[in-house]
Amino acid sequence: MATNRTFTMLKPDAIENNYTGKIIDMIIGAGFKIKAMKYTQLTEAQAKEFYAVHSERPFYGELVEYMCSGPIVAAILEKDNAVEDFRTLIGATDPAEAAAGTIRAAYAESKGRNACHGSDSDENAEIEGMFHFAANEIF
Ligand code: DAT
Ligand code: MG
Repeated sequence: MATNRTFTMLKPDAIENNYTGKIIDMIIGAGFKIKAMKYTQLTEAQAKEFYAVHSERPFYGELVEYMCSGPIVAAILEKDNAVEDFRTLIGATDPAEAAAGTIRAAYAESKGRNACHGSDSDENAEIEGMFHFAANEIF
């Protein structure tokens, strides 16, 4: 059964381009409630661990370097069918392929600098949320 939480990070390009507020507004406008939120920067070790599932992919080094290159906003979001609905809201990995009206179509620069992360399963949403937040930081 689908749980009602997902995890997101607004990536360094989104922060650098001053899209933080606009993206959070889209997230709230789409019906997600913020359960936890943090402005932070990943260490290289944290970025490596977070994206360990991609460690064999050719873009892994670039991805890790990019994700710890500047501050991010990490958040746990709640809504019915959260994981799937949030993936729909962010759009395809490559902004050139992202549907109109999605976060990545509006704000992403490229496949690598693509504005926003969204968990791809309930299991990963739980793991990723716990990676960034302690139980007493979730409201
Ligand atoms: P998503 O973020 O849509 O779930 P993913 O899990 O396949 O995409 O990849 C994780 C991130 O890695 C993605 O947001 C951006 C980066 N990435 C993926 N494919 C890439 C590629 N071909 N070149 C550069 N970066 C890539
Ligand atoms: Mg993914």
